[in-house]
Amino acid sequence: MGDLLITVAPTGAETTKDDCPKLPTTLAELVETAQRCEAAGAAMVHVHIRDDEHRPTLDPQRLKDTVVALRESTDLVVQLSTGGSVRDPLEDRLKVLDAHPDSCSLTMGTTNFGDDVFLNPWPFVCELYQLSQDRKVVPEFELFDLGQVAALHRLLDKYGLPHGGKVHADLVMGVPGGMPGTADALVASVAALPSQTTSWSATGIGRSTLAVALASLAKGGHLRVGMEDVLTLARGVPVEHNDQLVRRVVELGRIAQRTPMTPAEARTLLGMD
Ligand code: KMH
Ligand code: ZN
Repeated sequence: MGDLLITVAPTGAETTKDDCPKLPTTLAELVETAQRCEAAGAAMVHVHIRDDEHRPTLDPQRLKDTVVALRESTDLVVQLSTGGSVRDPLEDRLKVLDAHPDSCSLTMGTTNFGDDVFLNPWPFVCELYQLSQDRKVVPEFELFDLGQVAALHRLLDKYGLPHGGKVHADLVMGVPGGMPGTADALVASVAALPSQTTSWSATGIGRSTLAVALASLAKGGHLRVGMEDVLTLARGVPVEHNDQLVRRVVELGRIAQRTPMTPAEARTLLGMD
């Protein structure tokens, strides 16, 4: 039985193809990445898509085609990002659910995001959450700071449990503008999670990736990794393929006596049975 959920976030919306030619931006590259990451131990894929010029897009047909292609070629839990890029309008982000993913990310508040602002006003969060309940899509609550943990309490108190009855949160740590990617911040955030939380994972952006992964394992949490979050394996050593990051945390998990979950086990964890 697996007891470690590994999510791969292979692409993101921030890195350009010119800056990182190995970033999977086409559908073929995304499918190949998803297959290799599943073979390496991932059970869920957090998906951002790109257009023909490799720019972030929320094009509805592309999103639908992506969900279908990932379902045909892998067993992974398919999670579409509703965060998109910092330039995506809120109404386009709501339409992501029209693609019928298994899961969607749902960020619990507005965050300074480097020099930009990742906008998640409270009415938008509430609308997206209720839409996920109506559409039977399981949300993953993305928490960029401690205030967003408090917002998750408010959301669950007001609107009840997600579709499927499980509450899965993901601590996104080390964004310039959010909480730091440290063991101390992870411990404080985990202590503050709502009692309804049934599972949580964590990811550390950039050089905080290893500190966050180790702290998460130490606290019994799950892991997200991928080129959305980190582009180097060590100083000056670029990631060549997302499966390197998955294999690295599988090894960390092995040392911590944790076994990667299969996608089927992940579906049970997340209330998708
Ligand atoms: N690209 C970031 C602005 C999510 O996927 O839900 C937002 C993000 C969060 O990546
Ligand atoms: Zn994302």
